Amino acid sequence: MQAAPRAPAGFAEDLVAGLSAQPRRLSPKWFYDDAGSALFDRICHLPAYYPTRTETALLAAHADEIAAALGPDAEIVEPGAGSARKARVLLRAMQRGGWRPAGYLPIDISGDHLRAAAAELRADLADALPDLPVRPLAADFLLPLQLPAPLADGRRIGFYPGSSIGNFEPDEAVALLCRFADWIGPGGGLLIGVDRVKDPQVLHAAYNDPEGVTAAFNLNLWQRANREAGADFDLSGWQHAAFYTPVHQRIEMHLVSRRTQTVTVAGRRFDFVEGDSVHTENSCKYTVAGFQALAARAGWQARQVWSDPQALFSLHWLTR
Ligand code: AVI
Repeated sequence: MQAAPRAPAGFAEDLVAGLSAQPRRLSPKWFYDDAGSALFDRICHLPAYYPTRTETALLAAHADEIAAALGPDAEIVEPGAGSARKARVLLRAMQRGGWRPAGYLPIDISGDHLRAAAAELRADLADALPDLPVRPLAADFLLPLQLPAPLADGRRIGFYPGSSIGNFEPDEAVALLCRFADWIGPGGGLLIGVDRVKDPQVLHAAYNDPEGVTAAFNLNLWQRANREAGADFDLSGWQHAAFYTPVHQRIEMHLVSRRTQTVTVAGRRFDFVEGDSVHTENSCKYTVAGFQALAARAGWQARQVWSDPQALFSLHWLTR
């Protein structure tokens, strides 16, 4: 008999608390079990989901300038590294420009996925950076976290691509940027990708793909709850919703009940009527100046910013 997946600390408690709250909500960090991480990888390749390819193209197009800004001998720390695809582009660019990185420390809540990604990265970079120390850390970086001791000269650079900062509300984003500053310490910096405010139709299309992958990603929360938190969600009773709210400059994702139903989670019963929603994610969008002002609240100084001709995405280089 196969063992049931081990419930991560806090998932069932968080789900019960979120379904008991008004409005109902669940943290997007629970999207990323193995199935959710694989679905997110598929999202990144969807034609409508422009952020990944735009940011990757920015990294490639400005590789020399970015590598020169970051400088040599720094350990790259990447919270929420996922598949570490963009780190490969960055590390290669640094090596090519003669700005040899000292190491790579990816952090991710999804341990198996992270270890596989680190092994793949080592293999992929074996030609260019054969001795690069890669130190994957399976952890929830939103909880108190002690990083391993710094390497040799101790300079660290944070790398937070993908506009994951947008998944935090502005005050939470400031708190996270402060936390990154503590990890990185003096002499380092932060290279961070930020999705820009733009035509709402472009945003709407990116989070409502016709292939249904984003819907599957959202609904995987309930499948995960059934697998790991003693829940009995009937998936046919729920639908994915994603829409732009201009006042908050964000995409909101929800799971919406299609009918009256009762769901049990960890022995607790929750009643829903048609149209009741559970808010599962915010994806905040920023103007360049808006993000620089947010970063300044956390003590980061804007140094350089790279963006694409269509003004879809921005890559910011910040120092303390
Ligand atoms: C990880 N994060 C930046 C993605 C985003 O666009 O907010 C997560 C995502 N949600 C739906 N599609 C992608």
